[in-house]
Amino acid sequence: MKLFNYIFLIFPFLGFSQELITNVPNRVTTSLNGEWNYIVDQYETGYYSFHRDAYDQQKGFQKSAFYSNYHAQNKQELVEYDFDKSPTMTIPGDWNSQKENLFYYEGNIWFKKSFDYDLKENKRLFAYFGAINYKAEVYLNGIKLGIHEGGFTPFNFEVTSIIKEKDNFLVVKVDNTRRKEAVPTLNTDWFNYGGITRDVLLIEEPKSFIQDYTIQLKKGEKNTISGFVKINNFDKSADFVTVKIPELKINYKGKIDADGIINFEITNKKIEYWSPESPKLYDVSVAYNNQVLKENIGFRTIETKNAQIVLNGKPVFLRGISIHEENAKGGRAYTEQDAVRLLTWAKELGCNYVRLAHYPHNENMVRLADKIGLMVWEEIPVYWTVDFTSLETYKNAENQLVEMITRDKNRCSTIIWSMANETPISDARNTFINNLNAKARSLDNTRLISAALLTKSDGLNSYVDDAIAENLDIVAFNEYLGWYGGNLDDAEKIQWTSKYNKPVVVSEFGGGAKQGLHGEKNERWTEEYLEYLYIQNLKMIDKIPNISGLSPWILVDFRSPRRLLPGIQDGYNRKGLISNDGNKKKAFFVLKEFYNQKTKPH
Ligand code: GCB
Repeated sequence: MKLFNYIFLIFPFLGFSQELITNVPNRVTTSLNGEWNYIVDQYETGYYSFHRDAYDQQKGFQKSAFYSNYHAQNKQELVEYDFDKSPTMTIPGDWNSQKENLFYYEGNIWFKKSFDYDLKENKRLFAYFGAINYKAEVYLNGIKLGIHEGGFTPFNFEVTSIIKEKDNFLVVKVDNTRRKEAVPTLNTDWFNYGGITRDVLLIEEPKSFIQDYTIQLKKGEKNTISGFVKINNFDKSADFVTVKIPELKINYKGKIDADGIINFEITNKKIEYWSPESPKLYDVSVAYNNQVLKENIGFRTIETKNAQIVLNGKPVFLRGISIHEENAKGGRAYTEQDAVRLLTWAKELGCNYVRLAHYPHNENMVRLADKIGLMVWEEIPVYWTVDFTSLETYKNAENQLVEMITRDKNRCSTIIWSMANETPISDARNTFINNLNAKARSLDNTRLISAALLTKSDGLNSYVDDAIAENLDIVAFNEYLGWYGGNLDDAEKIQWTSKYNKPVVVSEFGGGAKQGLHGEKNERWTEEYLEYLYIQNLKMIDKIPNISGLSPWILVDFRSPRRLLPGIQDGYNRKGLISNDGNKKKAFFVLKEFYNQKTKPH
């Protein structure tokens, strides 16, 4: 079939965008993963006419004079394009690591998948995308479902009225062009992997169904589970929801409000709390009408008290590591095995906590953290210099925040939502982040809010002085003593002070070393340099007032176009404790030993 046929069938944008369906791994789904045809479209020829009019954005498109005249006068069918004769690539998967000739490609690629689907009369169907980097425009059978912006969060569109029994064609235009106003912006220190990078699924649901719910311990309570259940297309003839946790003998039944939502509280004194040492999860089921949705959920409290982080009533020290979502071959990670590979290393290091930087990772990661016992910091890509003055940028960042929280709010492992990383202080930036902070709290008052801040130094005195810290629960900062300045031999002389009576977390420190390169401890890029850098930084960090945890930078070397040094970096940021091919550097064992000793909080 020709690209022409796909795009000229398109109606004007119909506003199909839907609220997010959650707990997708436990729903009735059909996978559209596998081989998809693709067309690299550098000039967006399938999207714009020769005078750069977008084909699918004409008002009243089908009837417009422009549309009919266009054919009559121009006869510009895109005869050069043919999806079915185009090459294929595996979805999910970024294009850069799959196709050698697309390694550096940033731009537009069209993807197409054909499939049959037998949808029964009383059912509804949704097309679900785990993540597409960066901007996705989605069409089914020539009808535009909608647009999604943001490369790391899920979205879905209803397709009930469009789906056919045979020969459906799902077409997605993916654009990973970096833009100043985007989130993230033009400049980052990670690779801009483009493509359909997470699962594509069809979710089948009854006419009226459970769309979303929260089931977590109520803020400040250890014996009360609270939350809501939200019904999509609420059917008043069946107005009860049940929440069951058999092991706790919980069998709650409640009446749904007229708007399709029920808020509930369930008291139970026998709850065994989730913790990294004992990652207890309960079988939970939520039922409505004839639908039963199951999930494993853990319960724990998380709060701050006297400048400490307190888990289940006890102070806890976050023995962490930062992680980028990259796989063994140098591509965007997405499988369960990828998650196992990364989090097993974190466990081996003695971690009870991971910082999933700098964007929401695959849902597998957080579900696995629940299961094996790792506390998690989740983050949105409000990184460095996003355009803090732009309302469009703010709305985009907020949308990504909402999608992250909506997806992961039942994961007990997630204890921190982070709003930003190393953002330069200004009034516009302060307002931007304070607004994100307020939004996060309005959606979830149970977790802690933080952001990775920058530090200031005055001789050997170091400190954070940042207005947004007043509104954060944890003052987190990145420091690079011995790499981006400072003398490692001064480590123990440096005095950290804090004007905030809050827990402090060092969200990053580190340096580069090429695994296998040996030398003296003062020789940059050697394993010995990094080893010494860790020894000295850990001595310093241990003495920071209110220090409550750390997540050094970073578990594994990762690709970054900013890292250009031949023979050493070769396109990789070398601050990993482990090389990209899986070999541990000496510094890994320094941190492991530190964590071994660090069984108690300060
Ligand atoms: C940072 C950034 C991180 C970079 C790192 C580095 O402060 O937060 O994204 O990769 O430094 O290696 O410079």
